Amino acid sequence: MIPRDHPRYRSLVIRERIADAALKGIVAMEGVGAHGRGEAFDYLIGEKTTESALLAEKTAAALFLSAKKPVISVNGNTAALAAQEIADLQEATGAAVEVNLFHRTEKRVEKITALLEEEGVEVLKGKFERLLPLSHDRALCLRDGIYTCDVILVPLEDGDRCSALSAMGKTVIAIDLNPLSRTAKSASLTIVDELTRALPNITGSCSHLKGEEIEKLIRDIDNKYFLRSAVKEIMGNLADAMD
Ligand code: PTJ
Repeated sequence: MIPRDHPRYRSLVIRERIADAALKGIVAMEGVGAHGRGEAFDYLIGEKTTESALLAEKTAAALFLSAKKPVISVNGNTAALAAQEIADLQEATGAAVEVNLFHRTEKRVEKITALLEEEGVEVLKGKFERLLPLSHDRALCLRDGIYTCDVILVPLEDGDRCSALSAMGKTVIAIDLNPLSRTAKSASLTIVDELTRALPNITGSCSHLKGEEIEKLIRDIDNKYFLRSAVKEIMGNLADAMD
């Protein structure tokens, strides 16, 4: 039981959700470690959506709205923390949702699919084929989903697949609290924000963005700006701590 008046209530509730999901076999044991790394970066960023992250989230909405065949790629941590938010984003964008795992077992794919479906997500199904140029199981994907999409959202990704997807000509939107990661550097657009804060902001922007604004947001994408802004935010917070 986490008391509601605990100053870090939200962070502790999220951590508990990851721990529960790991016990149920939804989150990989390695995903618990990945979550801890995210928590550390979130602390440095101030546990808030920064101005530049909000712009990245708006830009992600623009990319979704202009996509012909968007896909949201979901792993264990994403399903455990944000199944409902994925359902909302799917409704707002019409994107396909495909389960793609690094620590892949058929059992985990089934459990994650069931969890997403319980929250109203329509999960793309079919024959998984080794279609991406990767030596691990993230290569397995659906021909009608990730393989042929034009825009893909990859929350909590690893750098390898992010680079492979970019090299295939796809527009890759990453959500990663670590602005120094290979994923953050190789995505077309990186949202340096916590997953459960980022997703509702993307969904919210989908309902009010219109033609010219969408085009301008996409024309102006400068991923280095988003990464530099996040690093500056962290440096500012560290400097404040020295005062
Ligand atoms: O479910 P699986 O088998 O596909 O495995 C998923 C994990 C997350 C274990 C796998 O993709 C992995 O190992 O990821 P990495 O390489 O550790 O990268 C995860 C990144 O996500 C790290 O840079 C973390 O800082 C970041 N991160 C962790 N939690 C959050 C986050 N970013 C945003 N929001 C979070 N809640």
